Amino acid sequence: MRYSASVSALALATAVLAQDQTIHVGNDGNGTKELMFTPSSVAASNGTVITFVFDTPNTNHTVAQSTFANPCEPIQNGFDSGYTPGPANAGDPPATWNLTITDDTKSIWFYCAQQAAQPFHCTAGMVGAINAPASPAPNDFDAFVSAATGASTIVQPTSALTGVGAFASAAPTIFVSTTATDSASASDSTSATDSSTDSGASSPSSTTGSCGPVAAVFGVALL
Ligand SMILES: *[C@@H]1O[C@H](CO)[C@@H](O)[C@H](O)[C@H]1NC(C)=O
Ligand SMILES: *[C@@H]1O[C@H](CO)[C@@H](O)[C@H](O)[C@H]1NC(C)=O
Ligand SMILES: *[C@@H]1O[C@H](CO)[C@@H](O)[C@H](O)[C@H]1NC(C)=O
Ligand SMILES: *[C@@H]1O[C@H](CO)[C@@H](O)[C@H](O)[C@H]1NC(C)=O
Ligand SMILES: [Cu+2]
Repeated sequence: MRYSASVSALALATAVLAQDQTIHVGNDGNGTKELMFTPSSVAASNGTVITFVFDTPNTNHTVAQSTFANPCEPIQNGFDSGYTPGPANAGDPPATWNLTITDDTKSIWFYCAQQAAQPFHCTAGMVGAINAPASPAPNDFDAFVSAATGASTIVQPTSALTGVGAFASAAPTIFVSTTATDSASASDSTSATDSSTDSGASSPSSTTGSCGPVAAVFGVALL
């Protein structure tokens, strides 16, 4: 009895030792703004925590679960991070969202549903996969990207922590610098025209007023 108990304890410990991973949202991984997740296709065993890092200034993305057949439409009972802004300024702490994998036997497909301005994100190829079939295969990641860029519509998801084969225990943690003067823009084609200084111009009901340099932590997604 003692022996088998310790064996299962070891098995459990091994299962928990999945390697955690990071996926950058809205950039190439080196800070260059792109309509993409980086890496866009990962393998992750049960228990792996995938941390989505929204580290692209002046962006507003979502991580929504879809299906291979309809890359830009939410899967029933799928997860969705909710629209999450990048940091107001490069170097500010980015919002993060932890997704834990619970079923590594099935592929998990996801997309960004942003379509406030052209180019629309999913149909520009802003999609990702966890445990996609190895290439080449009819339903590999490249085929998923092709299906996304060929999609005629993007369907808006509903924020949800629990998905199919994965869950998050909390909405993205968003750090809002109170010194920020401009909110995250939905547009991703804006070049580095610099968000310069819109100094005194305070919008009617913008974010926080002037509460010093301490970053506030919000536990809810900005919708
Ligand atoms: C990012 O930087 C790494 C290390 O310099 C490099 O190997 C990689 O190709 C770069 N990725 C892109 C998309 O530029
Ligand atoms: C997210 O997951 C990472 C890696 O497991 C962990 O270090 C971090 O504390 C988690 N963050 C939250 C808010 O749970
Ligand atoms: C991961 O969890 C799923 C769902 O419980 C299970 O079917 C699958 O066998 C597990 N994978 C491994 C490698 O144990
Ligand atoms: C993010 O995008 C969504 C959908 O287009 C929009 O409803 C929301 O207001 C945007 N949030 C910010 C901070 O721009
Ligand atoms: Cu996006």
